[in-house]
Amino acid sequence: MSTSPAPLASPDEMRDMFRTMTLIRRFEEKASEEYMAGRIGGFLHLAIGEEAAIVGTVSALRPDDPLTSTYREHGQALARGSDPRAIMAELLGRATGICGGRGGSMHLMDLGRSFYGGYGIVGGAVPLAVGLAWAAKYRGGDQVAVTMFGEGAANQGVVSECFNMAGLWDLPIVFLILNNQYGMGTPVERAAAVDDFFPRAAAYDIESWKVDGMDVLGVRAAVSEAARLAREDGRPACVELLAYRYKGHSMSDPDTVRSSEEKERWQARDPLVTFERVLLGEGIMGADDIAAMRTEVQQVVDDAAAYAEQGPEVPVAELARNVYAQPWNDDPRGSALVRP
Ligand SMILES: Cc1ncc(C[n+]2csc(CCOP(=O)(O)OP(=O)(O)O)c2C)c(N)n1
Repeated sequence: MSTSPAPLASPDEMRDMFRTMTLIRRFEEKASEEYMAGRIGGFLHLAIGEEAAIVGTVSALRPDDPLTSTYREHGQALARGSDPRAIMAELLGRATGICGGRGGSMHLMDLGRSFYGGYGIVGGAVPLAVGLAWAAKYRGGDQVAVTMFGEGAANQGVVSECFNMAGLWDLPIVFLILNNQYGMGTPVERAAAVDDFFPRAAAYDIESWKVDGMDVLGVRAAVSEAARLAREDGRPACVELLAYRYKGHSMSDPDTVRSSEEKERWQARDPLVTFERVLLGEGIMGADDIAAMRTEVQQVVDDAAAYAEQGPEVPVAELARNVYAQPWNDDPRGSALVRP
């Protein structure tokens, strides 16, 4: 297999990255509408504002590099090329969803694209990625496992254990700390003793650094170098991406903690607007190309929502299939749930 993709993006790759960022933004705006219309139950966490961190990362990986994420993972699935129809149907809990409607927004997974999924437990997907890195090494493959998690998750003890194992066993893994500065409504300075998170990995002899997570090309360059270290030198790496999520923690969060002034300051550095300026300035896309791309993306998103809304609900009798090891009986509560 080839080495990691080149850090510098070609014009075609840049157009592709911009389209994916636009797709993620529009998809999540549509998901928000679906939620407000009562068609999405449970939780819905939006990553609007974090598109550069997501697309810069995924564009720096090979398609067979296993990737894990948090519950805020629609963007990772889209960037990996999962079908927007199947993702939206999953959000609506339909049988046509990417996980048959069993997982919902927090648990998207697409093994065919080496996307090992969203995960509801904060920090819980980090040890899974360590296992995926160990498996790649054990099998003699040259894949790099990549795990994206928040700065809140970085405070979980298991993350330190993972840094230790990866450093000790020379595992091909990239830890990506997406520092959006809030864990639910708690600002980072009230939850962590220090502002920077990447030195925690450095304490385990893991090369680590911090970059602007609002700059897609900078993220791509940083993650490419981290993946190169893991793939070619067989050493783990850690990159902290400083970013901002525009919306509250989830759709049920009224987001009253953060000031409008702070939100506006970060939105003035919107990753899509900044990247659009680069593309226009360098003549990689013209205003007409961008308008046509936006129309095409909007059609994809509208089509995904229409497809999802028409999809069948999962029959109650089928709800536990592939969820519990034990057979599901006629009792809708299920034998697996009821203990004598
Ligand atoms: C083990 C565990 N503890 C608490 C929670 C509740 N919880 C869900 S998200 C969250 C904040 C996580 O913040 P961060 O890791 O920074 O990610 P972000 O949501 O900002 O993307 C918490 C405490 C949980 N899901 N799992």
